[in-house]
Amino acid sequence: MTDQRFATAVIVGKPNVGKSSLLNALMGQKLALVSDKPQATRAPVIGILTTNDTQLMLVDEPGLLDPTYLLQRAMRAAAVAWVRRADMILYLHPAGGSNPPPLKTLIPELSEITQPIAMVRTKTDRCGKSRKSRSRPRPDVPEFPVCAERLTGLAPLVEWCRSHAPVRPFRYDVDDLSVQPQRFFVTELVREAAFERLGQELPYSLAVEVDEFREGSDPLYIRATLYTERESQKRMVIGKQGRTIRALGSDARRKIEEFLGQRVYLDLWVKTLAKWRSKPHAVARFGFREEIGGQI
Ligand SMILES: Nc1nc2c(ncn2[C@@H]2O[C@H](COP(=O)(O)OP(=O)(O)OP(=O)(O)O)[C@@H](O)[C@H]2O)c(=O)[nH]1
Ligand SMILES: [Mg+2]
Repeated sequence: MTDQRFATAVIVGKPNVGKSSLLNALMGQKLALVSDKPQATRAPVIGILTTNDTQLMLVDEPGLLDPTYLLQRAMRAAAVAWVRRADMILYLHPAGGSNPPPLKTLIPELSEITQPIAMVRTKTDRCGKSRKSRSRPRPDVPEFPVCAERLTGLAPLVEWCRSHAPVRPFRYDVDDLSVQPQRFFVTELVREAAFERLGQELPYSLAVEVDEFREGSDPLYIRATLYTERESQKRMVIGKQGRTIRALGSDARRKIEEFLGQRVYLDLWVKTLAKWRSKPHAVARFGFREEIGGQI
C-alpha cells in the first residue's frame, strides 16, 4: 500500500476572483455559495477531496479586504487564521488584466509566508489568447491557469497540491465531502438565493439561521430565519404581499433539495436584529464564535 498524504490547502485572493467556484470545481459538486457580487463568502467553506493516496482539506476563504465593520473583521480574522494553519496556499487572481499584487501585501499581519504558494489564474475563458501568455510576475511561483466554468486546468493544480502534501494518514473518512454540518450549507444556499433575488446592498445585511431541521420527515422540514439590520430592509425582503420572500424561498428550496438529494419543505421567516453586523454576540452567533471570543 502506498503511503497516504494529507494537507490543508487554503484558497485565497481578493473578493470575487472565483475562490468558491474553484472549490466547487475541484470537488466536482457544489458546496460553496457563488455570486457575481463580491464578498459573498463569509465563513470559510471546507471541502474534503480524496483522490487515490492524497486527501486535501480545501478551505474556501472569504475575500481578503480591508475590514470596515465587525463582521468583516471577523471574516478576515478567520481567513488569516486558516492561512497560518495551512500546508499550502492557492492564491487566486483573474487571468489576463493586471498582475496580482504580492500575496504578502494582502496579508500584512503575517510577518512571513513560509508555505508553498501556487498562483492560480482564474476565469481563463474571459480573456483572449494573447493575454494568457503575458510574462509572469514571479517566475519562482508556479502558475496554473484554470477555468471553473469549463472545468479546465484542474488536474495539474491537484497534482501540485499532492506533490506538496506531507506523507501522513488521512484525517477524514474517504467518503467525507466536508466537515461542516448540513445546517451550515442550508444557510449558505438561502444566502445564495438572496444574492440572486435581492438588490445591491440587501444581501449583505442578511444573516440566516436554521431554527429547525426535522430529520426523518418527508419532505424534510426546515425552518430558517433571515435576519435584517433594519425594519425597512425586512419589509423589502418580504416584499408586496410576501412575494419576494416566497420567490426567494422557492429558489432556496430547489437549491437545498439538489444539495441534500431529497424533497424539502422550507419555512422561511424574516426578523430584524438591529445592526447585527457590528454586534459581537450576533457576529459570534452567525459563525464567528472563535474570532469574537474575547469580545463577548
Ligand atoms: N466566466 C467565468 N466566470 C467565473 C469563473 N469562475 C468564477 N466565475 C464567476 O465569478 C463570480 C465570482 O465567483 P465566486 O466563486 O463567488 O468568487 P469568490 O472569489 O468566491 O468571491 P467572494 O466569496 O465574494 O470573495 C461569479 O459570478 C462566478 O460565476 C470562470 O471560470 N469563468
Ligand atoms: Mg466565495
